[in-house]
Amino acid sequence: MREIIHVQAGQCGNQIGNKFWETISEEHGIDADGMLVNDKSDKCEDMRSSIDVYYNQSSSNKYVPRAVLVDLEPGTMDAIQQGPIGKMFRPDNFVFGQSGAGNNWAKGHYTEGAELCEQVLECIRKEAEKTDCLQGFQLTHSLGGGTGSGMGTLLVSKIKEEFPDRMLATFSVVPSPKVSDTVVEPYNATLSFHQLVENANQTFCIDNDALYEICTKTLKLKNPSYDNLNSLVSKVMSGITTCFRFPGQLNSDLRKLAVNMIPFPRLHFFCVGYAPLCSEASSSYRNLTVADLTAQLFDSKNMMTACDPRKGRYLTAAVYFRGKMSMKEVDEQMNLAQTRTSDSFVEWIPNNVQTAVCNVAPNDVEMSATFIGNTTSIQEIFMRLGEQFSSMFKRKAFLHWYTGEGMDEAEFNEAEANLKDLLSEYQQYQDAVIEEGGY
Ligand SMILES: Nc1nc2c(ncn2[C@@H]2O[C@H](COP(=O)(O)OP(=O)(O)OP(=O)(O)O)[C@@H](O)[C@H]2O)c(=O)[nH]1
Ligand SMILES: [Mg+2]
Repeated sequence: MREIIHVQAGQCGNQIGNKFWETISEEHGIDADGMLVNDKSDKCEDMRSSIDVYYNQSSSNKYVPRAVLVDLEPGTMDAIQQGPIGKMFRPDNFVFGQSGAGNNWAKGHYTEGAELCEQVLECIRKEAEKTDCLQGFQLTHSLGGGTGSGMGTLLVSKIKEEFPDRMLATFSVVPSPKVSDTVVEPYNATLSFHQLVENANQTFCIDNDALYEICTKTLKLKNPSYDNLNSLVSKVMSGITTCFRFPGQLNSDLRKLAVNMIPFPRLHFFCVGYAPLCSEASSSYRNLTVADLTAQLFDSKNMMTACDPRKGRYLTAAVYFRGKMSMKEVDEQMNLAQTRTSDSFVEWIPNNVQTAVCNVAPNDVEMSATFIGNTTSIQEIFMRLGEQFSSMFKRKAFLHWYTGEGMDEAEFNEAEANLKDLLSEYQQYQDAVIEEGGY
């Protein structure tokens, strides 16, 4: 089996991670105690065949998530342990400190977090020993706080050091002033991206800016809570991991996905999207079709990364449909969508859109579709953060919190420069055309 070890760090990381486990456990027919629900439907075989990727079966037939839960303060993890699926997780895999990182990336990366790091790695090693053929790791975290972002990226670099030939993916929540008022978030996020460019193989950028817009405009929620945002995250995470968890050929593991999606190693930041999305009130009027799903999926309103793909170009993209539907219809609709938006795809990577169909639908709808795009328009996110970063850094505002933890100002300069380089690399490929008289 090709197992994935999941690590969730910080408040956000733990909250979206918990939701992820809730969602996929239901999809695989595992109850809150980790026991298989007796299901005799024909779906069953597909539901169970790749269950070992994310779960370890204990000798008492309990399915235990291959998950390590980390935070520098006990609150969020207490809530998870007391919550509906708290008993699923291995109690030894909860690793926490007492003090928190107080939104300070340097505390997470260099001081408090560094102290707790070895204990987390010990749990990860134990999980790795329980695997037959570990394919890699996934981390859920936010980039705006201190723990998930600072300590999360420290763990990424340590995991990479210790398991250099395994894949490492992150589900990274990008901060937005629409959702959080903490002023230093652009610092924390920029310092994190600086790390992720070098040390992560692939990053799914989940953007609170976009989640907030979807909640207010599409779902018509007045004051969206983290729970509302996280429901969206769990939909897209369940979608993205579909091909790892159910039988099929395309992108069936982290490495295959990476090979298909990443033409240049640094450009591994993905924009993600999901359909259907609609308000509670209008859901009963909707008639889901493959055509609807496809149309929604290519719409920037359905992207959970705040960038408009029409303003850039796709280097690569993958679309996963789920539910009972005709393959022929999927092919037709995808062809149509690509013809309609052909300018949005770079022409120098032929066949750069991949489509998979999985016949197991998600829990709440009869069919769905998930989008993963490597688009040059993701620059918008780096630009947004870069501007916020630079306006504070120019005056060295709040810097003493970081240097006080022993951090060197030079790292801020390097992070800023690295992000600027990344921007111009995206721009370069956005502008690239097929050369005359090729071959
Ligand atoms: N989507 C989403 N974003 C969250 C959630 N919780 C926090 N955030 C965002 O995450 C950022 C703050 O990071 P946290 O995860 O709370 O911080 P932490 O990793 O616990 O680090 P410290 O508390 O500073 O030690 C802000 O941008 C928040 O808007 C959540 O449940 N869902
Ligand atoms: Mg916290």
